[in-house]
Amino acid sequence: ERQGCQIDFENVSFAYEGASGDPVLKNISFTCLPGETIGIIGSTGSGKSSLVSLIPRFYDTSAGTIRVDGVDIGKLDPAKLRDQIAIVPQKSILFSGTIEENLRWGNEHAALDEIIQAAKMAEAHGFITSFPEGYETILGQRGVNLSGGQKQRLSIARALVRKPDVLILDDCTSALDTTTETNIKESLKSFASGVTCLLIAQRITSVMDADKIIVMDDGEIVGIGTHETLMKSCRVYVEIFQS
Ligand code: DGT
Repeated sequence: ERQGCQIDFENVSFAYEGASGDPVLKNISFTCLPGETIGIIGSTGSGKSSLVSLIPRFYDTSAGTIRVDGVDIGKLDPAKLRDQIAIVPQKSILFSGTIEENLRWGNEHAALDEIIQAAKMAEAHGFITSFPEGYETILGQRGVNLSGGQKQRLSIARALVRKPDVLILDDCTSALDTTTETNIKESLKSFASGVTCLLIAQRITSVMDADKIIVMDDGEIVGIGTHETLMKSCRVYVEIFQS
């Protein structure tokens, strides 16, 4: 059973190297307990992707500390850190090759039944097996063309094959209908009961049932809480809800 990791941000600020003006993230502090699901919402450019990209150390903080299970990530072995954390990016990155090869990427030793289990959880098994070649279907230039939502589901499945302690979904359910999205979240809950999950979304409905929701505005956290709390206390959240 997965334990999930605790993640702490303490007064984290971040600016991209060479960029002028205000930092992209300003004084970010929050705690994500092991096994919690945290939603992250906010207008475009508010810093959501930048925030999660600091956790596997794609970039280093300019100030402040990030801890995974109490340890400063600057002191952790980067390879081990990246092995624990799976990020599903906004834009799916699939290559020319079979579906199975694409799902196994990053976890070359996975058995086929683990791949199938991950695909089932990501609501991808159905459309995969509807292709005559199934998991051997070739993607890309000389293969089948997938819809945006199908690509998103393969990207999520690929992350699940790795059985991460921390799963970060960066706005990668935007092309899915809400039923498919809900089904994926339900299977994540059962399989991944121990997995810590950060979920960036555009729609409030995507994060409404998270343990807590972080509301970002212009590089700052302007609210943290449950949907009910934020509806009462966070102007930016209510504006997103009404838009
Ligand atoms: P989204 O994805 O449109 O919903 O926006 P967020 O909330 O994910 O924002 P984010 O973190 O992508 O961008 C925050 C700010 O940082 C925004 O002004 C653009 C800037 N930025 C993002 N990526 C880079 C980068 O690779 N280099 C530089 N110099 N700036 C970046």
